[in-house]
Amino acid sequence: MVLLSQFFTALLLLQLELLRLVGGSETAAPQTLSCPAPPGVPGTPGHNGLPGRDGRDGKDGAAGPKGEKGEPGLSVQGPPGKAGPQGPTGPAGPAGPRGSRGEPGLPGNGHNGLLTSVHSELQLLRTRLLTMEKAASFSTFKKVGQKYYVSNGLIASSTEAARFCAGAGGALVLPRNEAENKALTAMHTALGSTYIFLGATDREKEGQFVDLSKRPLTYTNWMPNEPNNHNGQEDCAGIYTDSKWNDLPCDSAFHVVCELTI
Ligand code: MFU
Ligand code: CA
Repeated sequence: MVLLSQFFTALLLLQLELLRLVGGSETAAPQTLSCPAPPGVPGTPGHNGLPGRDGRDGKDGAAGPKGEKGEPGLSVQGPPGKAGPQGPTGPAGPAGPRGSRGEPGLPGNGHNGLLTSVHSELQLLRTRLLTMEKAASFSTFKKVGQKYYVSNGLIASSTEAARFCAGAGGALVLPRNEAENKALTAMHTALGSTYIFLGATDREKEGQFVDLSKRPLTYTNWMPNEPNNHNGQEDCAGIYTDSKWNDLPCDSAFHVVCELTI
């Protein structure tokens, strides 16, 4: 605005100067013509003046639109190079934190032999368990003292009976005391038998009964007048339902009971 007003001021001063220059000859005209006359008509407008000087630079315009994306550069990064050789071993690091407390160790065998006694007790229990399981595998079994009397109801000769019991890991039954002898009465009841063969014979020497290991008997329970070797054919012992013993023919067939020692 200041610029524009200065421009018009300059234009006004220029017009006044022009009027003075042009009008100067008129004012210099002789004053002799003094008769009044009507004012003349205005002349035609003058020509446009020369262009003014260039104005000052305008303010910065608004930012132009974003240019197009440029072409990618010429150089591209290559692949990584091979790993270099291993460096030298560094110095040892500081000691780590203390670990947690370990589990308690197994008891030592020390001076009292505790481990040894526990070990032997364990072996004993294992053996007893195996014996019990074998006894329970028979259809009829009865525990008496340190023995199991077992039977599957087999009826056989004395020789077959002894073989069967040895094959079962036991022996043909032979009571060594009254308790064991009584236990065979219970087996009779369970088996419904008359005679049960006993593991005793006088084959070697008539009248001298021994066990199947040829040791003399320390316990017997013969019926009165037995053993009598009836008809000269009786070299094997048997127990009757009344718990009394009798000598019988070894090739007869009677119930078989085996004994398993714990
Ligand atoms: C008795 C016994 C025999 C047999 C027989 C029938 O002999 O000694 O072992 O049992 O009776 C007479
Ligand atoms: Ca007899």
